[in-house]
Amino acid sequence: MLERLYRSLYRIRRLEEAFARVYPTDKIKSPIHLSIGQEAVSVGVCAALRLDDVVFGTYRGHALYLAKGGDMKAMAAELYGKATGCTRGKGGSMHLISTEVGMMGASAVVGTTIANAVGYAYALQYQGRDALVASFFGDGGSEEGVFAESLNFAALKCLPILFICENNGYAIHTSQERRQGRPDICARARAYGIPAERIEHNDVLYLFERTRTVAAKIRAGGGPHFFEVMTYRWREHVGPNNDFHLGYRTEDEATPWIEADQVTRLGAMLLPERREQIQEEVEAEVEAALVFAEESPEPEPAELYTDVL
Ligand SMILES: Cc1ncc(C[n+]2csc(CCOP(=O)(O)OP(=O)(O)O)c2C)c(N)n1
Ligand SMILES: [Mg+2]
Repeated sequence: MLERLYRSLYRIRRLEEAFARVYPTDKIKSPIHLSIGQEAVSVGVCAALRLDDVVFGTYRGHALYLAKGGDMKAMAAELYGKATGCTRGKGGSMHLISTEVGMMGASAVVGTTIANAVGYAYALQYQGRDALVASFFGDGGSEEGVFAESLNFAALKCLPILFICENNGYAIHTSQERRQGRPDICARARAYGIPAERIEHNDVLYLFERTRTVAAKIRAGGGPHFFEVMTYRWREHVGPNNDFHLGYRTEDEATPWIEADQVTRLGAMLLPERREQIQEEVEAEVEAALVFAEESPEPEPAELYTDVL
């Protein structure tokens, strides 16, 4: 399991670092919201899910798509706007999807997929299946009205859903303290009768273990559960760069998160030769994904009129 978690973390980190390098060339045709620093949330949770469990995410969805098993080449091609992309080049980085592996979609509109996830959980319950839904959203997403409506309905119907609030402390450049009268997201989940817990330091091993336990309860009909996972976005809100010069946050604030980096932590737990082998394999995979994206054809002009609502 350690190797599996490390590979998953390292793939996301290295692919996003590669995107950050390529971005200034304008080959990537969509805005990118990097998850660098936050990978462990998706990796820890998804490692404890089954293939037939499904996830819904946000525009900051690279980590979730890969952690749930989405194809790296189709993802890279999607960012390049190519016909071989996972939405045939129409969705870009913010709308990754791979229904075959249960990555049911993401949206640029904050909060929207929380309701989609609850609807899917309702369908699972109606069909009597024992799969579950994991709904990922940000601390800002918890301020949307749809968050309240969705949690209420999930609690009322005792739906098989795990809510995961990735609390990175900011919505764009505004800190949680400057946005919320009572900055306690778990308290709001509990108000609907949903058991909620705050998980500090996006510890990937803890997240994996905890999700395993909670998923078993949800499958047994225990109803919804809520994680608020404390995490930190290392790069700017959107784009490949750092943004400490903007002044809304400090490098000192980031330092403990960078020192507790889960990619480095998990890597240090492996034998050096195994770590290096995984790293080599991932570097080759990332390189191949970028070549695939680059060499893939553009969509045909007629595609402008298909699958567009
Ligand atoms: C409904 C809606 N309102 C506002 C925006 C503009 N917007 C884009 S990202 C974002 C911040 C969301 O923060 P959070 O949910 O914490 O996610 P993070 O970017 O930190 O991962 C906002 C306000 C939007 N896309 N959709
Ligand atoms: Mg946030």
